[in-house]
Amino acid sequence: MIVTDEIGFLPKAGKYAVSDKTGSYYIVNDNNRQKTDTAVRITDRGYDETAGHQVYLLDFSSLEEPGIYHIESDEGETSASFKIEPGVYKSLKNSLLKFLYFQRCGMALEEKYTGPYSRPACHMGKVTPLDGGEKISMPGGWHDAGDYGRYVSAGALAVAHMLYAYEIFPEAFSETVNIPESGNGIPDLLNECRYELDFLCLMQDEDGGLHHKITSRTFCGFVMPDEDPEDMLLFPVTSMSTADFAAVMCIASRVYEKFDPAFARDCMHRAYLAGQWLLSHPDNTDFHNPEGCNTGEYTDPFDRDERMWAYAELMRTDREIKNEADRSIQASAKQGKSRQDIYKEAFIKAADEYDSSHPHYDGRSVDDGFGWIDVSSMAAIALLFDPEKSADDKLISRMEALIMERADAFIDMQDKGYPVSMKSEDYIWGSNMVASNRADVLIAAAIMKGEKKYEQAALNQIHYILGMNAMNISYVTGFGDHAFKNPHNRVTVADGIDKPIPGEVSGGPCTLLADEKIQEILDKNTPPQKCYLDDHLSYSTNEITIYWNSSLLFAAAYFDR
Ligand code: G3I
Ligand code: 9MR
Ligand code: ZN
Repeated sequence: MIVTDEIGFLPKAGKYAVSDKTGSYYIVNDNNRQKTDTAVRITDRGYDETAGHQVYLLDFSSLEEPGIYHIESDEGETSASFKIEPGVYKSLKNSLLKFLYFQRCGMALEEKYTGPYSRPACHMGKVTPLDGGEKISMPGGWHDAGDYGRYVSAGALAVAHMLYAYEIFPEAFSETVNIPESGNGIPDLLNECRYELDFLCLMQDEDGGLHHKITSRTFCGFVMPDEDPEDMLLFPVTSMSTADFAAVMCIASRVYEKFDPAFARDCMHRAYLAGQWLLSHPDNTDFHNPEGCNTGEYTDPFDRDERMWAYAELMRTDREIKNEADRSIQASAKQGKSRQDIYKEAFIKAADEYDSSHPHYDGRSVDDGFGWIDVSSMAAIALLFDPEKSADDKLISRMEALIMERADAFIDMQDKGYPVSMKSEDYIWGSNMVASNRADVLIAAAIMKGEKKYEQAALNQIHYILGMNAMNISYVTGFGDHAFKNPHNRVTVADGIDKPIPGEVSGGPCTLLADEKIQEILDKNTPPQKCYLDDHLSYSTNEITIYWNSSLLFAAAYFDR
């Protein structure tokens, strides 16, 4: 078996494949079927227990000539084809973004934007608040995943991945992706994020708190979203959702200022209100489904990282001077301490508590801080990538240490077996996001330090997701000779179209073996990388979500800028 990145490689970057045996390997040009004279260097990287086989790394980095190639061995084995090209990640990047359009709730998706995947508007009915009150209309936003729930923390996270990418490397987002807003003078990345942001705003109460989610009581069957028979419910306010919202609204207020100043001001005002809610509700209001409800929980037993992120963003963004127009905000600044000082104190308190007692989520080997349950790296990025340096040197070094310790640990993990920063315990639900989040943290380190080794390590994470893995699968629909085809996505199952919508990222291998289908087929001795089924019934390994897309989009866009 020869596995490699099925999309391909940048001409100047490292180029690798993995085989389970040594031998003679050649790079073959797909266009003329000729062997190239590229030297393929073979290194024995030992037995990889995550894969369950010996790993030989094939290094053909010297090949820089653009083209389409594959690898062959003397024994007649062949790899998937791959490209070498400067724009090798462009179409992947744009598809990952476009997929979020396919997740839109509350509007019809028209054929001119969707091709065969058009569908009527869904979930237009009123929503019942669980804590009482009138039924209300709450349209819009993205469906979370293969289900039709809309969860604030998940949505805020996905938008934040995308807006940080835009803020840090805006040059990556110059193409349009054929959505209704395309051509309106605003980058499509921001057009797409706006659809979710407008929905998130509806989830905010007058006192600033954010409702946790809108879902049905139980998951519907495999039906199209406009045929979902379940009633939609609005769930209570949580500190996690309020903090994630505060943070993403701060980012939005900066990013949209140039395109829509009124919206940007509203974002800042809402972030401020959410921040006030957090300051006056210091306890974690951890969410649990009520009796009889089985839809997504996004339970987070520890909200200090969410608070760190919110206060970091508020410290950076909520400047009195930027809010001159807003008198209600001005009024509160007059009472003694400046808002800056209040945020800073709250940030330090949350960060201290994070350092002293944060759980090691899911037993993962090293936290990435870029996922829904732990957003600590996002807090660091908020302060480290702030051109106005709102934080003092002490806080900056503290946040730099947080990112660099993680990035260096990820680098160390790549020195044996598969060149990917993934240990056995990292194959949790959504392990592909563990891989892509680590790429994102490595990219942050690469930008901060200007060192190529972090970029190459980030690329290696992408290569794993795109095919250099023990499954010999590309975990993005429509991309790669062996792209997975059967996502746990209600739309894909119900639409009657054979081919899945392109640009969906699978959750990937999960050692929990947490669904009936996978339990039927695999046993618990299966090596972690192989705890995966390309079956629409395997929701614990083959679902798709908005934030698995956005996490990979961050990395793909960085390498396509
Ligand atoms: O927090 C515990 C930890 O204390 C314990 O040591 C560890 C042992 O396995 O488990 C941890 O909980 C895990 C939890 O994620 C937090 O990371 C659960 O095992 C694991 O099953 C859970 O997976 C989540 C899954 O929902 C099930 O709740 C995924 O992260 C999350 O991405 C996924 O999200 C779903 C939504 O609920 C609904 N929409 C689809 C979406 C994707 O599958
Ligand atoms: O489809 C659901 C998926 O979106 C969730 O991530 C997953 C875990 O909460 O649950 C899936 O729904 C399954 C339910 O939990 C159990 N019965 C089968 C459902 C899938 O058809
Ligand atoms: Zn919908």
